[in-house]
Amino acid sequence: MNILSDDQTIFALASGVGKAGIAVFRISGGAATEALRALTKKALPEPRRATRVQLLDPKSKDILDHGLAIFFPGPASFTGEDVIELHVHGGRAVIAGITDALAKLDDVRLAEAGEFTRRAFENNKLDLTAAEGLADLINAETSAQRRQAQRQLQGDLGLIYDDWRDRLLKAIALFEAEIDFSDEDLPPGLQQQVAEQIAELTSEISAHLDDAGQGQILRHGLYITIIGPPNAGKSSLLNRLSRRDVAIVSETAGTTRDVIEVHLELEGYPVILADTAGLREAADDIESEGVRRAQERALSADLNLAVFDGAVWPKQDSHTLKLIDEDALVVINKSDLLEKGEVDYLAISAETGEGFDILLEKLKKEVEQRCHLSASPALTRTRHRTALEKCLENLVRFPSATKSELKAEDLRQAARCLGRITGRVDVEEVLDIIFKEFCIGK
Ligand SMILES: Nc1nc2c(ncn2[C@@H]2O[C@H](COP(=O)(O)OP(=O)(O)OP(=O)(O)O)[C@@H](O)[C@H]2O)c(=O)[nH]1
Ligand SMILES: [Mg+2]
Repeated sequence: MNILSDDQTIFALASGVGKAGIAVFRISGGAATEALRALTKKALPEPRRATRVQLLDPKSKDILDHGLAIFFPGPASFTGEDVIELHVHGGRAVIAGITDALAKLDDVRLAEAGEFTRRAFENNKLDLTAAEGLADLINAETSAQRRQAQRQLQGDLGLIYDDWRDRLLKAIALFEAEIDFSDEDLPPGLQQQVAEQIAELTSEISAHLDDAGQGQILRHGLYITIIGPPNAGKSSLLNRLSRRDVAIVSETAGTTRDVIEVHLELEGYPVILADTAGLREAADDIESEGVRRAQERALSADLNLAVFDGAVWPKQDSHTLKLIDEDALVVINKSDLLEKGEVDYLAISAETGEGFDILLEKLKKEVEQRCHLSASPALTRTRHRTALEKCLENLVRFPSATKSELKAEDLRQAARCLGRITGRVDVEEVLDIIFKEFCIGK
């Protein structure tokens, strides 16, 4: 169904599913006020004032609930249309009754996922990057994620992209003036001016792209994988770091087979910590699959935490050594069993907790470095990255293109790429992808 051509009024439960003290319904569209009148049989409440109402089923006249209604007249509403909010008791039967009553009204239907935000975008209430920021804010689990999402929702990222696009459009205008009116009396040095502006934009966009993925890592979380030989205490380490008894610990080597994930917050930054099977020549098919998964997970991790067994130290495991790169953090577990003497690595004990304060400090430093909330708004999505890379390709080609027409086309392509990020051109194709990230009622 093409939502764009549909001018029906939509409604949805905007609060979470399940029993709660209060549930909030949102109704948006031309028939929103009519819907409220149908349920209350009263005149509309004053705009933006919470007003106590009795809600009736329009057909059976059953009392569904007593609650609050708020009327946000368009265009000064979230979607830009007339919006009604109903705050009711959050019981399942109340929610079901109101849902049924609203769905039965003419020209009113249940909203699809992200449809409220999509209407807000269509009515120029926010640009695409802000809409994505809103989705991120709803999904944010840590304080740094929340701050990044808020910044994007406020439009900080969109402003950067729009500014680049505006500057590019101005450069295009100058460049095309030069082609079209070359015989006329144009000010001298136009070509030079355009070349300088494009060079400047090229370097700004390159710097924005050259960010080590910090904004994106912050958005989805930093992946840390615990690797090491069997029995080194990897699962014990995961349990202690997450302060929960998540993974089975046993003295039998080869206990863990699957990848076990926990979500942690370190200094406000999100971490996805994974425990894996001990690395060795596997004894059976199941273990061998476990080892394969462990290796795969180690290769895709942002950071590997390699654990060696202090009980057998200085014996090192070759499978683990192969996966250690310069970024990896190496620890020796079972410091309580470690022979006295010099150890080059951090010695910890998952049993007694020795060395964990230092380990935590090290982890926090790593996490902060890799998903640091930068001073200027960061790139947060592959969608933006791809568009910027395409834009850059065109800008880089511009100076070397021989024909003026080709040069102009390079600049126009670059501007289109930028416009697509905030939704200023060719938006239709990207809309579905973006708004699918929302759930119903947003
Ligand atoms: N003495 C001592 N024992 C430990 C320590 N940490 C873990 N252990 C013990 O070492 C054994 C193995 O621990 P696990 O956490 O299951 O080890 P693992 O690396 O997950 O092992 P696999 O899943 O088989 O690869 C268990 O008996 C733990 O109680 C420690 O710091 N000191
Ligand atoms: Mg284990």
